[in-house]
Amino acid sequence: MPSGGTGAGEDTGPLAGTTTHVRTCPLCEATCGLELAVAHDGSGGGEVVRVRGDRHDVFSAGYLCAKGSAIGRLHADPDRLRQPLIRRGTPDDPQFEAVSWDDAFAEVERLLTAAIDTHGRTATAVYLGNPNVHNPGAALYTRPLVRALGTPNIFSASTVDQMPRHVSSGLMFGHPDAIAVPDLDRTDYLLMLGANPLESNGSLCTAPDFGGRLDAIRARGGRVVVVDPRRTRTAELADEHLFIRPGTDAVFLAGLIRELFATDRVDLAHLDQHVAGLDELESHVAAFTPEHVESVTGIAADTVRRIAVELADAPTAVVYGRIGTTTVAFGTVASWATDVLGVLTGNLDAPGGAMFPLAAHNLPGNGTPGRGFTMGRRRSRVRNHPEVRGEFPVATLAEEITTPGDGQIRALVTVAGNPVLSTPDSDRLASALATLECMVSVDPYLNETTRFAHVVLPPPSALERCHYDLAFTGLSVRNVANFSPALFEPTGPGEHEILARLALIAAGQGAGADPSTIDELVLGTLLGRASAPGAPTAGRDPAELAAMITGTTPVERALDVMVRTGAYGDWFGEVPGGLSLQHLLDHPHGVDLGALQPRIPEVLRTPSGKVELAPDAIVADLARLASLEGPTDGDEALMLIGRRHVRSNNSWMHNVEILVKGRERCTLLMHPDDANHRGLGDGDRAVVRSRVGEVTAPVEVTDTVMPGVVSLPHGWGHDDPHTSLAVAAARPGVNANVLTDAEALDPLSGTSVLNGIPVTVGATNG
Ligand SMILES: Nc1nc2c(c(=O)[nH]1)N[C@H]1C(S)=C(S)[C@@H](COP(=O)(O)OP(=O)(O)OC[C@H]3O[C@@H](n4cnc5c(=O)[nH]c(N)nc54)[C@H](O)[C@@H]3O)O[C@H]1N2
Ligand SMILES: Nc1nc2c(c(=O)[nH]1)N[C@H]1C(S)=C(S)[C@@H](COP(=O)(O)OP(=O)(O)OC[C@H]3O[C@@H](n4cnc5c(=O)[nH]c(N)nc54)[C@H](O)[C@@H]3O)O[C@H]1N2
Ligand code: SF4
Ligand SMILES: [Mo]
Repeated sequence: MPSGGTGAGEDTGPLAGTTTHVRTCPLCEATCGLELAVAHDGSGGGEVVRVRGDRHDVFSAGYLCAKGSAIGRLHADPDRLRQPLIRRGTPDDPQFEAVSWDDAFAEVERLLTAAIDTHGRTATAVYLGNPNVHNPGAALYTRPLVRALGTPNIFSASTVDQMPRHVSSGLMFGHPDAIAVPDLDRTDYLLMLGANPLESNGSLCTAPDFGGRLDAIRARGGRVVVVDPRRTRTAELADEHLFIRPGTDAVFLAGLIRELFATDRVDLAHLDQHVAGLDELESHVAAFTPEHVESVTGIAADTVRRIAVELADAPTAVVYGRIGTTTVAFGTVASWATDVLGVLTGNLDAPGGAMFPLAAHNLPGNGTPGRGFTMGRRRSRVRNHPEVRGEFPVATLAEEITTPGDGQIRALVTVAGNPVLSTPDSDRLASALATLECMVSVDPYLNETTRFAHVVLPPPSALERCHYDLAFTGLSVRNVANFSPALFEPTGPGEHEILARLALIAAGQGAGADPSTIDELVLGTLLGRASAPGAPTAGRDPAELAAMITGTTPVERALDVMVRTGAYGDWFGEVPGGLSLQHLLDHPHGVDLGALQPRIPEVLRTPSGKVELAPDAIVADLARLASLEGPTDGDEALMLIGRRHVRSNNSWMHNVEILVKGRERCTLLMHPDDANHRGLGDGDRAVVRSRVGEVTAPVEVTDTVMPGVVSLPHGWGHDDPHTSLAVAAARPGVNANVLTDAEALDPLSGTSVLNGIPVTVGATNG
């Protein structure tokens, strides 16, 4: 079985007895168009009989992967919850009972109100997981919920993922969401670090058929260089692969910056008038000589010199770093360095370099300097960690639950998250969750996290809701807009309604309060853009505009407003031919809004109005980086890194047979030298120990990992008997995050170190 993407295949026409629907896949960041053959059951439901790539999709042109093909199976999964659950027993012996929605919300009201009355709002917390950003209803309605809780304790998957990128963008460009993506389709040179898009399908770079786009770079005479401690499928496709010691990319990148200065290759080109801090930058990277880089990273000094020259001399070039560069101890500095290299080679904000997308629901800046980016407005209670983007590191969640005192978390709402498998030191977190007085989970599965909840509220499946990608259209290599209405009627309340009712309960208005008040709140805020000074609709009667909104659900209506008042919108008739929800409905294969356009200085929100090349926080962390050293001789510790597989998605798609069948995937990859040295052979079970935990996993001996490095995927460990995941439980694997350390963070962003964990490995009986 090829595990990569599959083409759309022959056009064999519609299947007998089915109707054809196209929709955007919400499962990963690639936003592929899917073509579904559906047998409707006549009462709003039905069965997905076939899934293919939508060859007419303006962006994905027929590409899809195994997960997209399985979207009907996810919908049909008998373990997917269709009714709320209330836990009647203790966490050790939870007895879950399926209940009505009214009973479930009444129970939430009882528990949450008691917790707030007894301990105050600072004793509440929320954890927002990854699928929230793949779901417009959740994306729009988690904010009112968080507001209503009135708590400083906000946690999300961002601090086990991309937060360093937000911080570096905030510091350099003045806005944490000003994220430049590689212009894959026009670049001549791609230096890719810590990303494996052939498995992940790309991240912070929405590009369906990423592999095809990499092939195209090479076909037009360009070059792809991959830096990774493992020779991944992406590395194999590249022109060149460089092994790097885990956690050291920031040193390599700082070395490249230094080389550009040392060889007099700095050329700001069009950015000349738009940068600040250039003069001092050179001195801050002076320590990162090629020889020093070699000693820390393992990349030869001459290679460092050559790559710097290649980057500078290529007609266009881009440096792109992902998980392997962000979930490490110097994640923010590494993210900063990728953009600095773009600036110094004149490639940032230019075709073929890294560019800022402009999604249909967003607006360009107005060209005036901004307020810049602030962190640390609050600090976490136990560890005193600064807030970043209003969040505390999820690695501090367990200690905030277990440490007594004022503000100790006693009530937690999780929405679309599985932190027991996804966040560090997860055994400790699981024990902490068991002590909560109130835990409510909005989630379609009874899994390793939600099994601790007092109440589980399952949202509709991805096929029972509409989709418009609020997050990834803003991170896309082309500007594109697609809207997909719900395919099936939901059997329960929509996710927006669940979140609205939770918000009302949190606000003290009770389980019976009318959720449409939250709909009006959301819509009112969005409509504000239409009356802003200078807006084409400014001065028009808000009631008249409100009457023009279309859409059958509150989420569709909100999206209509966002798209109409966005960069390409119709502004309620003011801009003929502009986008609206109806326009998107009329174009089910998507609307192509063109290649990315330069956006500097409009996109900048720094007080100086310039790109800040040497922000104080970064300069301070460069001093810490300079003290990072290479391995010492005789060191028995191995460095643990993660990995992804195209048929997984973090922790939650292991309950679909077709996505998990075949060879065991939760294995420990180990270099032959390291395996021999420990007397381990292929298939042997090995004990992996870190400072905080241990797991036992089968060894896979392979020279695709560099010596000194071992790799275990995350998202496995489905052996908790109190979950309801029949398929996943048959191939449980082990939880890599039992090994990751909640103390290990990138200090600037609060992001956990998930790659480069020191571990020892030995035979099970040794
Ligand atoms: N199939 C699948 N697709 C997914 C997901 C999934 O779980 N499965 N998850 C989705 C999510 S939430 C995200 S955020 C994206 C992530 O998207 P990617 O970042 O592309 O994902 P990974 O496959 O984890 O790639 C990280 C790479 O970094 C390497 N690495 C580890 N440590 C280091 C290091 O110190 N330096 C360098 N240079 N490399 C290092 C690893 O070997 C790995 O190849 O994928 C998304 N797509
Ligand atoms: N060791 C290690 N750990 C990692 C990573 C790594 O590379 N290595 N990667 C990290 C990354 S990049 C990320 S993003 C995090 C992910 O961290 P999380 O978001 O906490 O974990 P997921 O496994 O994505 O769990 C998603 C949850 O959402 C539920 N869900 C799915 N669809 C919906 C929906 O439509 N609505 C609702 N309400 N729930 C839904 C699923 O059932 C599941 O419980 O994991 C991180 N953890
Ligand atoms: S690559 Fe991502 S968006 Fe495309 S079909 Fe697969 S899971 Fe869906
Ligand atoms: Mo992620």
